[in-house]
Amino acid sequence: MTAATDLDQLAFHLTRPGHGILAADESTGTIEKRFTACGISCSEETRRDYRTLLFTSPRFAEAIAGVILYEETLFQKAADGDPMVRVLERQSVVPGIKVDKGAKPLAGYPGETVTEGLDGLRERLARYHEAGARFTKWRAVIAIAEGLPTSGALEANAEALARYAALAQEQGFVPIVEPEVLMDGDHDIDRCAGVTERTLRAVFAALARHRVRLEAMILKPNMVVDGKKHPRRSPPETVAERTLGVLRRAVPAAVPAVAFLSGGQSPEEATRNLDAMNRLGPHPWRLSFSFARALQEDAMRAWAGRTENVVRAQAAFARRAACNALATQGRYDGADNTSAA
Ligand code: 5MM
Repeated sequence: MTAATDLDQLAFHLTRPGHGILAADESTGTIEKRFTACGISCSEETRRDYRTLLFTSPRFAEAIAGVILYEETLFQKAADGDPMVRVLERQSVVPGIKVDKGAKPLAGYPGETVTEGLDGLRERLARYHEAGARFTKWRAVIAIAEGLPTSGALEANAEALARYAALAQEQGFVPIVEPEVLMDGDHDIDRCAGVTERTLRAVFAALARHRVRLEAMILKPNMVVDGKKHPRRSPPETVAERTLGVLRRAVPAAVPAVAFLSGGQSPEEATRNLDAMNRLGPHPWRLSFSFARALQEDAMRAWAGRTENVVRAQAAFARRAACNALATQGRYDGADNTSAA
């Protein structure tokens, strides 16, 4: 084993106990959908105001170690003229960047996608580093349906994730590797467990093939849960036990941290599931969060695009961040018990 590198240390820093990552990297189409659902118009100005609101919320850095940005935000200035990157750096919060170009239909595999964005990635990474980003994210999307996922789609996505991660490390970034098995569908938790394990095995085989340094990456997987349309919602203890079983079988102990996505779970559900997993520790990896919806949902609804709601929205965000900070330590006792965070 080689000596610990700066990237290993950054991977630790981003997921140190009591901290996690805010995913604020929604592409324009995605944030527009989320804004519309809350009655907010979507423009460069409202996206800037909303993200400034999040990044300047009280005690932000006490729970958030890094933020995944969308390219627009990385190069954007806050309303007061300060670059967004500076707003984060002033609080010692590390800026990151989503570098994939989205999931596109995979030719020959109806109903499945492969994430694109490898062409020209080395050059884009150099620009992102110059702009201040220090970690990156790439998301692969795996759907569960009858006969899906196919091995072909799993392999294509694993290969792209591994090539991305190798390039990111080469250019001085900690890569977040995000293979998301979607919650969409009526499948049960057993099926989610099976597909998640197959996916992670394919991903780690590809990472090994591409010589990715496991100590200097963060895995961002889905939790093992029932599909959205399945009549049962397994309780946190079951989600924790099933997720940990899959991780133990498929994720090498050299990986320093697993920072989960929330994937459409309610904010409370995601926090309780993370907390239940950490109560069963110690584990070979730190278990943290890299949520988008489960951190932002309450805040976005409270803001509703109105200046007079900013303080209320920031309080809602701070509350959710504090709950998840406690969950990284298995110390979350309920929605109102966040003062100890
Ligand atoms: C799965 O999505 C990621 C985590 O978010 P949730 O906690 O809400 O599941 C998230 O980082 C996602 O990659 C971004 O929202 C960007 O999505 P798009 O589809 O706009 O690239």
